[in-house]
Amino acid sequence: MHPISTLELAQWDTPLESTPAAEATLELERGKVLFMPRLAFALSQSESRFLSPDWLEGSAKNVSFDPRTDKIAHTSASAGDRVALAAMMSRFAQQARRLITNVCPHYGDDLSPGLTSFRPVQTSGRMTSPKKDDTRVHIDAFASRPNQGRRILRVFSNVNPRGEPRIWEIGETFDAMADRFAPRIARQAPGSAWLLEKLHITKGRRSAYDHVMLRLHDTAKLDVGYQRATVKTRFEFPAQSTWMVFTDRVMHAALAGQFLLEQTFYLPVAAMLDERYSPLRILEDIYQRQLA
Ligand SMILES: O=C(O)CCC(=O)C(=O)O
Ligand SMILES: [Fe+2]
Repeated sequence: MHPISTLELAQWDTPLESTPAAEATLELERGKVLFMPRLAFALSQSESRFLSPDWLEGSAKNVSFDPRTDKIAHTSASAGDRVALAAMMSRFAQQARRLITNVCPHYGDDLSPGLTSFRPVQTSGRMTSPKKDDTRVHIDAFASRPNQGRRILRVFSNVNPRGEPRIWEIGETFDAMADRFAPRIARQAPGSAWLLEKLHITKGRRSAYDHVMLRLHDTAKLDVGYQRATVKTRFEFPAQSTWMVFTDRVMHAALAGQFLLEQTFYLPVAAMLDERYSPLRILEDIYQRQLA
């Protein structure tokens, strides 16, 4: 099965008919990347000044924006620039929301927005720790934001002004990856979730599910032999294209590319068309116990 499914959508605002919408939603849930080659996020003439790593603060790799509070962070921009950059990211957050509402109408209000991110640095050749190295295939799991089984659905737009693609690799299926690594994962130490929350290392309680997902993320990234040998499909997302994917299920790596906007959404497992495809239910099947 090829991991990419193409949707010929050219507008952020056009609802799909109910049958193609349900089909697209199921493809996403089953682990495909939904690629919209004709859907571009347009920057205004004056916004194109933001296409530079200079707007990052310190060693941050992305500017972040919270659509619930309109707060922008990790940027060197001040005064009017800061307001304009926040407005651009806010518009992306809103369009991403409309896109999901149109492609996955079934999710409705169960979908809640997470952070918006703007990534103006070149992905290849960045020095990071192995665990933070997104050029290694992985599923997403957030160390400081436990999600207790909720799905992570993300919308990405390549806004590169020089026509450069964002190059990804898609790895093996979640089921295969989990069968391989889950048996090696030690149980969460008793009291550790309580302590992490108490020390404000996590925002909320790290569930058994979060523990396993983090360990799967780390174990896959740190296994050099696995990274070398695992079957990957390389895909280039062209400039001015958009894609969406459940990144907690699809093994992915970002090899190269510069200038990306990304919006994260969270979805309760119960809101899915078929929750058997959730990492939560797949892992509960493997471990034969409740994880969240
Ligand atoms: O920056 C990208 O293209 C994707 C990086 C990644 O792995 C992620 O955002 O989860
Ligand atoms: Fe990722």
